[in-house]
Amino acid sequence: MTTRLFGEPVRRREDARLVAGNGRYLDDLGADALAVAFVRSPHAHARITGIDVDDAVDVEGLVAIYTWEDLPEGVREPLPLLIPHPALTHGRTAYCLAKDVVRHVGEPIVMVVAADRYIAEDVCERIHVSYEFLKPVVGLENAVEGPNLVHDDVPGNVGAHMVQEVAHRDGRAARDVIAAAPHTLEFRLDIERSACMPMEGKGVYARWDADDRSLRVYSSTQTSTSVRMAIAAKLGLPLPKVEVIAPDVGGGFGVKIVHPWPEEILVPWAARLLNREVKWTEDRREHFVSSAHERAQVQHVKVGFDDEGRVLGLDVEILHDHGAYTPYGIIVPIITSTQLLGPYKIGSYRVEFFSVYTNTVQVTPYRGAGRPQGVFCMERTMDKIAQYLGKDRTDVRAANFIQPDEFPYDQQMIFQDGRPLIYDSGDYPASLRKLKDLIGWDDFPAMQAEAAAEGRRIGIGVGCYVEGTGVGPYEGGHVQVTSDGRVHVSTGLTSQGQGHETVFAQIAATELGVPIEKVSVVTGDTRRFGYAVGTFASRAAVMSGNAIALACRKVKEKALRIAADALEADPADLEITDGMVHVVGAPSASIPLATVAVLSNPLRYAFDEEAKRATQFATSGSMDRPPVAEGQEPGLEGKDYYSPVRSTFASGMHAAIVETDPDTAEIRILRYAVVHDCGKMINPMLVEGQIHGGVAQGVGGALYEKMAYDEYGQLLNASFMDFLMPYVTEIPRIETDHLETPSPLNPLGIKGAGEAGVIPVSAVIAGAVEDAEKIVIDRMPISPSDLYALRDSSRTS
Ligand code: MCN
Repeated sequence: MTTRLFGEPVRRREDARLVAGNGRYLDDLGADALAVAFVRSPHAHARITGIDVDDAVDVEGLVAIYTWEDLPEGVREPLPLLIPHPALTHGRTAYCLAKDVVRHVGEPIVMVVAADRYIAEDVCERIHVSYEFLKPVVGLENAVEGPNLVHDDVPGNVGAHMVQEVAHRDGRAARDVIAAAPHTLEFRLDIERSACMPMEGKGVYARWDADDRSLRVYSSTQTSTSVRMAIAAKLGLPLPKVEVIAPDVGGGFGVKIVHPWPEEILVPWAARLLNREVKWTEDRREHFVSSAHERAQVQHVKVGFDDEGRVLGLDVEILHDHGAYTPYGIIVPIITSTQLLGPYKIGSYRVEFFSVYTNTVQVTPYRGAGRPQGVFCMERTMDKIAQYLGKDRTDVRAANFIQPDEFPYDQQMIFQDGRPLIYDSGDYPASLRKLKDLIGWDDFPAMQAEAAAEGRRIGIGVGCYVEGTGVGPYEGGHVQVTSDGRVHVSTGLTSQGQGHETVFAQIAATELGVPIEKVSVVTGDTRRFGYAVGTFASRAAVMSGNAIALACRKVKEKALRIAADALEADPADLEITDGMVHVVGAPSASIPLATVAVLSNPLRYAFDEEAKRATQFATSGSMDRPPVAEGQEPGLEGKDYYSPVRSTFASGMHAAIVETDPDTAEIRILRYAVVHDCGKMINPMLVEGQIHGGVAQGVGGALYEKMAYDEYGQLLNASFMDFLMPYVTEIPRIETDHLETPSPLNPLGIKGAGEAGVIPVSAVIAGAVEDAEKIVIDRMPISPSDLYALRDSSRTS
């Protein structure tokens, strides 16, 4: 049947428009708007002692210069702390424009509005800010050792300290279990700071309607409804007077969930004040130094295990670099702490983290959000146990797996959403079997020996993960069938390239029994849908997918009722196929869904062709205006919300074969295999695309990408000339297989997939390089020069 599209590899509907250059991104809008540029701090830590604009004020085309002093009351306050937590005793957020102290290179100090961006940038160069230099805090060890402070009132630079502990079932604490375990290991693992690099940076464009006293704001955001709430609150406007629209968004990867960015408040504020259209688009350097970074973590591990490699006790101490501010609270180290357990039954567990301020760009979630660090920690632990016991690395993992008959499995911890960490479903042994077959795990030792005989070094690595997806609290869907038979779907969360236009249409087409060509989808537009949370944490498919399905079911129920009247049938005997409502088994007894839409509205317009036909079909005359039945509403539309009891847990396993060059230490990925389980797949082709993109980002994190700060807090590689991202030539073909263990928690049985690809890559590559080189790899990313140095030090040690 053409309308059963859930689960089919439907091609992405949005691509033809985007690839042909017909996308409408932020900078495609507001061609006549005034342009904004910012004077940003060149210093990592300094007190502002003066701002001199005398040289700038005469520049032709300059419209306005604003500093913190010029801002109105609400906008003068520090930006909101989005996710407070009791353990975050010293949360700190930035001002829209720096008030007195700058705490990282790139912090905005002065906003310039001018006729165009060239003029705005010229004006910025003529503004002279004077500073009293303060000692910068750079690097985790420096932060905790002191004596310099990022925030005067945060002792030891520690913003948060948290311990979670799961005792052994005999009541012993993890540290006691480890002390008494047959075998113990202790080591340190580092992951360097990195950042996502969406093709399109952030951007905001605002228009003030002085007559209506309302704002329309376009933002390249992952969370349009929250940006709207923030603007309304900060500018003192009623919510209905603010519209926020996310146009096409060229990637987000987490950085566009932070809300509001200073620019998202400042640009609308200036538009209202000046009564002019105002726009700011981030340039690449701004993205490097004034948006957000992630990863940046040091992890000390102690593990106790038995002869089979079963983990009896695990003790992890995490030092998390938060950068200068904590707008997103401590969500990243909390995710690391809880998701680190992966698919394993760990006998007892203690995790402690310190979240520390440094004079660097703030750290907020980036695709995977804390999980790559956690998985690096756990999977390196599994590898080390296997090596210590002389066992196969997959056998050690299998010995620790939660078994398929143990779901729901309670990890006895509190998850990031404040709810119990309970895995809903999965089949980890089956995933591992599939993965081993896919990569040819058991044949590898022979291959490796053969390669060695030719003087080549190859190695294999494996990594497993579990990912909490589809966090609440809610998402909604609205569905309307119009008299031309078209179905209009809207949901409040936004899209950044995930293919929502396709998958949400698949869901609506399947639920309503209409051809997908008849379905249109709108996301991220508060005019169409006002209440939403946003796109992050791999939640859109679960949250909006289910909400849209529920809304469709409401519409279908109404449609069948109306059609049953018209066909003099029982609604229970009707179904909808290809846009026709018909009696099951008797397709000739049918009416089009379009006609049902007309019948749903007593006001049938004479200029609507379908209405004319429907009126003749179903009533005695065109003047007929039946009353709306009690409890009913006119129109064939419905809205519903989906709000889960708790998150659903996707999982996956990756393996890679790498080759390292004996002379140059170049690392090449020869093969990369993924087995992934995101429950019921709406669109397997899109899921694979998501995984491929994620793996590519993971390869970047494993081998190339890091933020190179010097001791003064200057980011030395803040451009694509110096920050190394992999090209397609560095990304191997990714072989993918799936497993579908449906989630019992939501009507469609879906789990999320958007971050999965990136999560275990560093762990997998580290294991593979270690296997090729027989050198311990405990820090990522690893470049050829790092590997070269490691070879040197292992020769001398
Ligand atoms: N999907 C599916 N079946 C499932 C699960 C997902 O067909 N069982 C499809 C979805 O319908 C959707 C895609 O896979 O088209 C991802 O779905 P989901 O896992 O719900 O993730 P989100 O849509 O919520 O996207 C967020 C996620 C995150 S957190 C980051 S970061 C990320 C990512 O998606 N950023 C991206 N993928 C990205 N892809 C692009 N192109 N650009 C980004 O910025």
